Amino acid sequence: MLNEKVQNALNEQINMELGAFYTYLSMAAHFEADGLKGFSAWTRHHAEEEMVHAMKLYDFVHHRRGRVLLTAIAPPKTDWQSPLAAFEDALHHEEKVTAAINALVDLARTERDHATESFLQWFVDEQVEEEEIVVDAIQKLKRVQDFAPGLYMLDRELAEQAGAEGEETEGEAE
Ligand code: OFO
Repeated sequence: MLNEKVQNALNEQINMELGAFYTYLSMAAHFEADGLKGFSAWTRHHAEEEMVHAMKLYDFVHHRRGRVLLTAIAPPKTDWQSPLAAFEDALHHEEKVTAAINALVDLARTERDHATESFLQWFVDEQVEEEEIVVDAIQKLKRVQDFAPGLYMLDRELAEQAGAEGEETEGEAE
């Protein structure tokens, strides 16, 4: 059974993952309105991944006979000056998530909650990948800058990535 401190921290993490879902979905809507379909597909796919993260935590709390308590999600930003500004925000957000996951692991250790510590290892590994893919997009965006043909090529590349990852996610679910 979960102790109260760990349960509260897991509930806060659920809120953070749902906040990330909201942020990426807001980016998707922004790119959609801007006609950047690939950027939109990529951020939308990423939003769906954040929902999966939230639900993993949600299920874990129940498996441990805890209580999920949902709280308000802060309104997301709705506009960005450029795709680069949006991805820089995404990186900043991922770094905050990484710090929160690390703090959760520390808490699980202090509370000698081995099951929670083991469960969180998936999130520790996932954050390495999450930061890496956002940094990769930022590097490409910096290279392209305002060069329109480069931006459209990147838009196509992100659309392909979102499609391939979507198929992988479906394959895993089967
Ligand atoms: Fe993009 O991060 Fe969730 O965990």
